[in-house]
Amino acid sequence: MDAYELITRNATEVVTNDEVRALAEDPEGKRVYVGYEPSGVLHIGHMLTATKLIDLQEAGFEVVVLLADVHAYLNDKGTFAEIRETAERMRDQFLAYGLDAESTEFVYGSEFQLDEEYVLDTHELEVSTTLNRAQRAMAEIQGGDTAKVSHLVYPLMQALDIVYLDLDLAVGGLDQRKVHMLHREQIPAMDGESDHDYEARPCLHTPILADLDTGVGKMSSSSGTTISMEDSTADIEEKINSAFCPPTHDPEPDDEGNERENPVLEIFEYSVFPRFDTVVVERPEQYGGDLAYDDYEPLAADLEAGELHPADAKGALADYLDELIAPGREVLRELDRS
Ligand code: IYR
Repeated sequence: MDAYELITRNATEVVTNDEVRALAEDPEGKRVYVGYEPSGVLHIGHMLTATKLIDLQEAGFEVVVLLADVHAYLNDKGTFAEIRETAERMRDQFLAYGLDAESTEFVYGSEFQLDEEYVLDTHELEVSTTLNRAQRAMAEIQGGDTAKVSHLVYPLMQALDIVYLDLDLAVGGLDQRKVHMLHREQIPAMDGESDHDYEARPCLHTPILADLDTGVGKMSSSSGTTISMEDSTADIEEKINSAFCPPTHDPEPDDEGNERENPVLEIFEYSVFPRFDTVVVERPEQYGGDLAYDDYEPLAADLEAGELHPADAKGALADYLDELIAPGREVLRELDRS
């Protein structure tokens, strides 16, 4: 796989293709980041973007993981002290998941977001951005119902982080796209006086998984079923066994006309295949014996053709997810012991 393919595989959107193509010509030492509001335990959504970071490390990028403590505070996730404590637990889980310790830099937002230059630049963005624009940028990220003033400052700061962390590429789930568009429009128009470069950066967006139980809407860490580093092997088996998995890649809408996806196939595609050269589905001889896949597409095609039963696909998915999660689960156990 060439660098461009590796950088963009499984990406839902790349802004712009030409800019990312230019980065792919010489990715060595280029800086890319994802920011996370610290929440204490990594869930499968975090793992999906982390898988993309692992791809980027393999392509030669240096990775910055922003532990966005100030952003979590602005999004009403707890007291600052509580958030700091959960942030510390995230670092070790990311490394356990497979990020390379040598080329990963972990940065707390509060290390630079309270500096005078950064604060003044945030105020400049407050002057130049309409309320409506900031609110739209934040709509998909904000958890609660009522937008607070902090929710308007949040996307402006995120747009500025890309400048202050001297990045070449910003990565996030598709829910971050409007913040990234705000970055691309507003940052080049700034009079910013810091030593950082106020040029717009390219962005890459990863898919958001469908709801595990129904395939309708998006999986969320705050409602419905999610999978996290806290899950035991049995928890994972149980959750995957009850997941929505019709024998197709494109399920029909439900009775109310809601679009549905197949979350089991999505997890295979976005989280499992990027991390394993071969995926083996174990089956007793009487049911045709083991199946081995080097790529996602033949697995999806076999499911669709009835060659692979959803129950066997789920069994394999639970095993591979468990293998990916086991080191992080161990880290959490050790943290709780000490
Ligand atoms: N908005 C992210 C958290 C976040 C991401 C980046 I990239 C930042 O620069 C700051 C915050 C979330 O929804 O978790």
